[in-house]
Order: sequence, then structure tokens, then C-alpha cells
Amino acid sequence: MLADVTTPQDLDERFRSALGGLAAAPARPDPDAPITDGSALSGTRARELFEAQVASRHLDLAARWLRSFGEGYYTIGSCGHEGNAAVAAALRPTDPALLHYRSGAFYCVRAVQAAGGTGPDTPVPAAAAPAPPAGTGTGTGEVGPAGGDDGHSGTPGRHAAAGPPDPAGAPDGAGPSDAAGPLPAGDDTAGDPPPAAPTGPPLAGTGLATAIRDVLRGLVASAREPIAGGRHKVFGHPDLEIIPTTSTIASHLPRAVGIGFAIERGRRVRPGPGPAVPAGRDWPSDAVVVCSFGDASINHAAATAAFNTAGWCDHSGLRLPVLFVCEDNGLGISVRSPRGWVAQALRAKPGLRYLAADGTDLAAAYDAAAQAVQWVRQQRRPAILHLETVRLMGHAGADAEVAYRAAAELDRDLARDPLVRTAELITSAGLAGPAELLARYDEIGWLVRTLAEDVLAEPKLTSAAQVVAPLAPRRPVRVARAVAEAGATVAPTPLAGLPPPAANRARVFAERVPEQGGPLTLAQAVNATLTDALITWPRAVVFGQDVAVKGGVYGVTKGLRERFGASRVFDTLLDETSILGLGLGVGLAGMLPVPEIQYLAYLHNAEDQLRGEAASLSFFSAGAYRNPMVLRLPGLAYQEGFGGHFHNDNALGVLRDIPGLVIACPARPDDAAALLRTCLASAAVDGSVCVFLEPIALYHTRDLHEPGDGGWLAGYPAPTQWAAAHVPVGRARVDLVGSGADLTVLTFGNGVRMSLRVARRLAREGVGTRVVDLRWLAPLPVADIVREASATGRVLIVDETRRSGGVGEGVLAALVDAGYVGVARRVASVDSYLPIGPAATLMLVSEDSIHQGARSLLAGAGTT
Ligand SMILES: Cc1ncc(C[n+]2csc(CCOP(=O)(O)OP(=O)(O)O)c2C)c(N)n1
Repeated sequence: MLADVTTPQDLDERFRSALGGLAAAPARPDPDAPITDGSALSGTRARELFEAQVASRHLDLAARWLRSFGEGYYTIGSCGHEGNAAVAAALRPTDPALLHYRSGAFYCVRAVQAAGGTGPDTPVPAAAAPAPPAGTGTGTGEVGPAGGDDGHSGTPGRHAAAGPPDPAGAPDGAGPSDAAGPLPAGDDTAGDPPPAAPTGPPLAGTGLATAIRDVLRGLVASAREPIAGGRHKVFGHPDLEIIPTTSTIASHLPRAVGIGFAIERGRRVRPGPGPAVPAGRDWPSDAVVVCSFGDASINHAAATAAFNTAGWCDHSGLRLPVLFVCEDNGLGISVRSPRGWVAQALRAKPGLRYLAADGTDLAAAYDAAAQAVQWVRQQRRPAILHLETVRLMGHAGADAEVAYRAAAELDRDLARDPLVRTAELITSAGLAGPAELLARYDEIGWLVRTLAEDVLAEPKLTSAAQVVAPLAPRRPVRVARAVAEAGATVAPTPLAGLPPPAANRARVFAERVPEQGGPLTLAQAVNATLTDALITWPRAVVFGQDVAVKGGVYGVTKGLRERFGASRVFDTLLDETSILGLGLGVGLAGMLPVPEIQYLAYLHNAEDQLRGEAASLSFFSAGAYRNPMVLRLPGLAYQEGFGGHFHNDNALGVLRDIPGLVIACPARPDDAAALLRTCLASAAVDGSVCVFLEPIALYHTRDLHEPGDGGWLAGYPAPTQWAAAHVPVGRARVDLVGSGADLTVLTFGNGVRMSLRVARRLAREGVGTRVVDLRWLAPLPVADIVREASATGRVLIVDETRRSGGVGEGVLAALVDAGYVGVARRVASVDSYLPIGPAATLMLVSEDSIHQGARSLLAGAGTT
């Protein structure tokens, strides 16, 4: 009977004693036969998976050992979930995977597959397995079940051991087989003898050894860790097609749905000529995307959104090759899933096929996984695999399970230890004896220990610059070039007549190219620019609620679907989380997503997809993965005749602090076109995540000062002028009204038009104003702000967002940081939601309040 808290020692001792109690069955002649009657899992494969399970277990033990002396930073482990080795085995190493944080065994299996396999090709005698000569791997990476799931071969050599050779080498010292043991807390391993003679193929330099080192590097925050480079402990590797997930449970599921969508879309639509989006992955057309998660996670809004969207797509006849894997240990930290709830909830998901298995039984898990994968791959339809697991050693290192679990319950879980069960499977099939398995367990443990000591010496991230380097790299010159090139591809060349792309453009615009028409409103300019974007960026797709058939609730996307078809411009279901998830998935797959969220207020229920997923991916993958995206976000206030908070939301605080996010806010039609082209190019070139914030109230505005003056319209530049009209990220626009010498107004969006009108009034009063349209709310145009502020020494910030958390706070801070020594005032909106009707004007910045602010600033500064 164990104590009521499971420790690494408990687990290790329990494993040893369980194996000690196993009887060796008569050796069997054919290791490639099914491990049990009726199973598709071969003996050879079972042994490979056992090794991955053992490696995963030792990594969990190592995590606690490293933590015990302050050199390990993560102890959420995979103990009890090692059955996910079977899921990896049923998949191909080219199938994109977004994994639960308990996926150590999955990761190890995939690394082995990608490296070409390490399992013995030839039968290993049960009693005394001699070490085969070096290089005796399967070499095929075949992952289908015996009898052929799909006959696929892996991708040998794609994940060969990286970095210096493993110092551990094949353990060759003499000594008792249990000498290596687990890594007890605080144990100094330096004096330990190596384990017994090897009982299987050498481990050094194998995919398994590489996987072990990868994970250990994550635990110690080594800068050499292959996915996050010391920024997080996460399962991920670009060569293994494992896309890192965040710690936010279930938030990766909407992206997985998006990837499934992209894979299917890629099968049907071949992009035409034109610039590619370089950051994209090129998954096989019959790939399956897998995403795994725990049982408590199925209740999360992000998960229910993903299940629903997958079912909705399936119901609509859209193919979606997504495999959801729920690893059900019955608990979310301390909270139990009600008995039977998980099965009932998952079974009931419309459009998703449900399969279940005991995840502690390797053969059962493998058979169910193979069946699920086969279904998804062949039918191109989504499925859920529900694996019942156990959770050993608590939720994480610091979790005292005793507070909420009875000792008997812990004991019951221990009795279902997947490692022991796989060992039973192998020994009872006569494939190996218990002593041999135990010796292999120790060899792998020794390797983990040796590599753990190795990675401790590796460099960590040592400067803030290093940490942020992959966050949102920007290459403005290349972005400018991409804009120019996009223009050049469709520009008519007078000498050669119309080249095909230009002819295509003329056809798309029905011979009425916008530069030859009259001046445009902001809405029309966005529409024309989106049209050009869909011509010049063949991988661009425009989607969202109501954007296609209706053409947007304000007509901004009108005609796009007719011009480009439903494969490039499509309506989605009404779920902002899924709209963004779709963008994340298709962006990763090399498309250029331009989703729309109908109103700024409705971003908030999906914001994590932008903040936690989109903007963080490059950071947590050290730039290996990018999700280019231009999110169109109609918003801000001042709509006449359509009031109320939700359609006039003027709060941007939630966007302003997202690291690396680009926020463009055009006020005028010509800027709308230029800023949108920049966002598209920046997304395509640098993988930027851009929010294109469209002030709704200015969509159809035509005049500036007088009715009919057309002062808010602008011509559309011909493609030959796009380069000259280019606006780099972070550059403001300045208008001098009068002398421009007395006052600097820093503003954006609706504030620009109001400020220009007030500036004319001030000019008549003898005051010269510089009206600075920030245009970019992140990153702010700091250099322009400081230069224009210093030009007058009197700054009025006109901020239509809220006083608290509004854009003005950032502008003021930029001035202070830059050492601005003049005076400054701010007019901003009230910290409130907006009411409907005329009362809204009480809350918002108005022309009168701008004028008043300017006058008191000038009075205070001694200017009349
Ligand atoms: C959105 C979110 N809320 C809360 C947490 C904190 N948290 C981390 S793991 C966890 C429990 C998850 O349980 P389950 O999905 O069953 O996975 P398990 O850990 O049991 O494998 C919680 C609440 C989180 N990571 N993300």
C-alpha cells in the first residue's frame, strides 16, 4: 500500500515491483504478429511504443528532479497518459498535431517515426536480447497498423538527432539493472553507476534520444530548445509538424478546425500565379489534423466552439479532416468530471463520429486510434477519440492530491499504470521477459539522466532583446517591395499591352478599374482594395459573418463573392472564436486570411484567439510558425441613427497591449487603401497579425466642411502608384491648417475629421494647427508624434476611445518617454458604455470639446 501522495519514487518502485511479479511467457516466433488476438498492433510496434512510454515517464521523473534543485521550471507531466503513444503511432509524422500538455509519449513516438524508427526489425528474443549492431532501425517509419491502415511511409531522417552527439552513448558499463532508478528529489547522480548491458538497439543518436533532449531542454528553459527556445515548455517541433499550443486549455481547438479546413481547401483550390505567403506549411492533401485535450477542457467555450464548428461544417457538407482526442483522466486539477458526462457530451456532438477506448491499454488505444484516423483520413470527416486515462503524480509538481483524492483512489489509478499494462502486454505475448523490459527501462532512464545533466549546461535566454526577437519581426523594406510588386503584377504596361494579370484585373473590375472612376468613400476604397488584394494575392481569402452573399452589413465587401467565387470569399457561421480559429488555421497553411468580425464589441468573446493564439505563435515557436492575418474590424462610435454601445464600441484597450499586434486605423479613403495594402503585405512577408480597424461612421462620409464639398472622398491610385503611395507601419499623416505653428492635435479615426473641422475654426481665430492622424495605433508612430509635438510645444490629444485604457494614454506615455517638454492636454471619451440615442454625445469627444480643449491649452500656454 502506497502513501496517499504519489511520488516519483512510488511510481518507480511500483513499476519495478509490478514487473517483478510478471511471469515470462514462452518466447514467440513472430514479433510482427498482432500483440493480442484481433488487434492491429504488432509486437514490434508495441515494443517501440513501450520505449516511448518509458521515455515519457522518465522525463516526468526528471522534471521533478530538476525542479528539486531549482533548475527545472515545469512539472506538469504525462504520467498516466502515456497511451497517447498509440495515437501518434496511428498517425503519420506529416499530420499536423496540436497537443495536450500531457503528450510526452506522443512526442517521443513522432520523433522516432520522423527519424525513421528505432524499433528492432528482427525479433528480439524474450529472454536475453542482444544489442543489435548500430543502425538496426526499421528505417521505414511505417505507422499504419499491421495489415495496413493506409500504407503510408513516414519521412525518414527529418528529425535526426540535432546538436552534438549524445554523450551518453549506449550504456555499456556493468552493474545491477536497477542501478539507474528514478531521479529522486535532490539526488546527485554523478556517482551513480551506469545501468546494465543494453537490451535493445543503441539509444544514442536515435529519434528517441533527440525527443528526450528536446523535452529536457524545455524543462530547463534552454535557449536550444527546438520550438520555444527557452520561452515556454511546450510540445512542438516544425520538423515533426507539432504546432505548439499555449497553456490556455482548449484554445488550440479552433485553430485545429481551421487547419482541417485549409487542408481540404488546399486539395480543391490551387492558387493562381502571384506571390506566395512564405510562412505557410505544406501539409499533404490527405493529411489529418489531430488535437488533444483533457476531459475538463471539453466544457470550455473554445472547445465547444470547435466541436460545433466541425459539426456545422460536416452538416453543411464541408469536409474537415480533424481528429479530436480527449484524454480523460476524470479530473481538471481537483474538480471531477461527473461520472459519464464526458462520454455523454462527446457522443452527442452532431457531425462528429465518436470512438472510445481504454487509454491505459496500448492495444485497445491503438486499435481505436487507427480506426479513428482511418475514418478521418478516408472520409475527410471529423471524429472524436475518447481515451480513458489515469493521472499519476497529481496535476503538477506542487499539487498535493491528498487534499481532494482518497488514498484508495490513488491506488486504483496506480493499478492502471499504462507502463505496467504495456509491459504485461509484451511479456504475456512472449515478446520479452520482465527483466529485459526493466533493463530497457533503466537504459532509457540512464539516457534521460545523462541528457538532463547535459542540457543543464546549455545557454539560457540572457537578454530581453533575445526573448522578444521572434515576437513580431518586421522587415519594412521587404514589405514596401511587396506592395510595389503587387502593383507591378497588375499594372498595364503600355508597350506590351495588357499582360494577363492586368487583363484579369480589368475583367474583375468589369473594365471599370477604380482609379478611372470618381473619388471613393472609405467603404468603397476598402472594397476596391480588397478586390485588388484578391487579384494580387492569390492565396488571400475573405470570410466572416455576412461578408459574402450580403456583401457585409455596410456593403464593404459587396461584389467580392461574385467576382472571386465562394472558395475565396465566404460566409461563416456566427461564432467569432471559430472565425478567428479559421484564420489561424488557414494562415498557418500558407493562405492569407482576411477575416471580418462584424463589430469591435464582438471581438471580445473571442479575444483569446487573437491575444493568446495568433499573436503569441511566433514567440512560442521562435519564429518557426507564423499566422499571417489581417482582421477587418469595423468599430468605433458616432454612427448616426444606429446607436447603442455594441455597434459603437470605442474601447481599444484590449488590443493595445497585445505584444506584436499591428493595429491600423484609417480615417480617410486614400489611407484606407494604403494601410490595407501595407497590412496585407506585412502579413504575407513577415507573418504579421494585423487588425484593420474601420471607423464605421466614416464608411460613407463624403464631405469634410460643407455639404457637397466632397472633402472626405479620395481618388484610388492606379497600381503603378502603389509604391509611391505606400504607408509603412508606424508612420503618421500630418495636415497643416493655417500656419500649423501654434498647436499640434494628435488624433485618429473619427477624431481626424472632427479635428480638421475644429482646426479650420481655430484658423479663423488666428491659430495655426497641425492635425496629426496617427493611422497606426500599434505600434504608435512615436517618431512622428514626438517631432510634431515638439514643432509647437502645445499638444492636444483627441482620443475618441475611453479616458482609461484609451489610445491617448499611450500617446502621452510616448511623449513622456521621449522627453517632450511642452504642454499637453487630452480630450477623451467618458469611461462608460455608450447609451443609445442622443445621450451618446454626452459621453463622446465632440467638436466643441476639442475646441474647448484647444482654447484652454492655448490660454494656459499664454497663446490666444
Ligand atoms: C482557460 C484556462 N483556464 C484555466 C486554466 C488552469 N488549468 C490548467 S490545467 C487545468 C485543468 C485541465 O483539466 P483537463 O482538461 O481535464 O486536463 P488534465 O490536466 O486533467 O489532463 C486548469 C483548470 C487554464 N490553463 N486555461
